[in-house]
Amino acid sequence: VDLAVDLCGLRMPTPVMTASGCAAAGRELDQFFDVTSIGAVVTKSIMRSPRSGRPTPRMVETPSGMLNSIGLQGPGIDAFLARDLPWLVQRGARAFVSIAGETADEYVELARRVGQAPGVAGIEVNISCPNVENRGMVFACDPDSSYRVLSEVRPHIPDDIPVFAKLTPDVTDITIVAGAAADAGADGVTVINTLLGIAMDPDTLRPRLGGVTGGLSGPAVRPVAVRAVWQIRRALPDLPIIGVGGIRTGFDALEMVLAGAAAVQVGTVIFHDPSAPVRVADELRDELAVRGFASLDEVRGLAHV
Ligand code: RRO
Repeated sequence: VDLAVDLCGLRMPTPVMTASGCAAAGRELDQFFDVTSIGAVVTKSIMRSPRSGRPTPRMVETPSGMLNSIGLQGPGIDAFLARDLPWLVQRGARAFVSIAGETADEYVELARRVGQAPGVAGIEVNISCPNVENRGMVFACDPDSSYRVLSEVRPHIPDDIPVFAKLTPDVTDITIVAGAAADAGADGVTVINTLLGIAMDPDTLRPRLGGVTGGLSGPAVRPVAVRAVWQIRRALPDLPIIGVGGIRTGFDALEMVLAGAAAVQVGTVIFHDPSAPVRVADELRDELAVRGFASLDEVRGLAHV
């Protein structure tokens, strides 16, 4: 079974990528597996300036999934371009760079600088981080704001670099937001970011996260993610979709592909099983083989037929 995929011109040996936020810029992952062997490494969303993030604790496990309120902690674009991205590119990995801004102008500046950096395989425009002080900053909650950010960003990125908009499931109709991003020039969408939640501490009887709210990830959100992929595939059959949310196994990945995903990302499971991106691809190959399929093209969107 051949797992190779062409994602908007980007040739990947497997459809399995890392999800943004789980592996910084990939260096830590390289001790667990060869980062050049997976589809792509998606880097932690980078902002213009260094940021310390939200109050601790900011990652908790609940019986229903993981909650994080990292709050866009990171080194800022200068250090990222000087140190982190060059490592990933020189290593030979396909580097998918996630960018996040507080204003459309910030996204434009980040897009321009990342678009000029050598070796960038793709850009994910994260307009859906739930851990910001002002919900108005979650551009993906509103189709017009999504359109604005993507339409301003797209002209500053070379045409041969695919641009994906990362969307939130916290909307009434995600297909409207996906359509706005596509109309604005996004080559595809990545769905889903984490789902906003709160968990209480049984001792303090107060929220467990220092920042109160956090993004829910892991298996609990997988059906939400599959639903988002399904709906977007229905509404916009030609728009490339990256499916992400709670994937732990090869069958979980197959489920996303059946719903219409061209590629998938694994996130939370990496914290328990750092080489999961390789294992999930191996298991996906087996899932296809036992069912008599020879390629992903035969199963992408099959559940709609
Ligand atoms: O940094 C974060 O807190 C974070 C981001 Br940018 C995001 O997009 N999704 C998430 O769950 N956490």
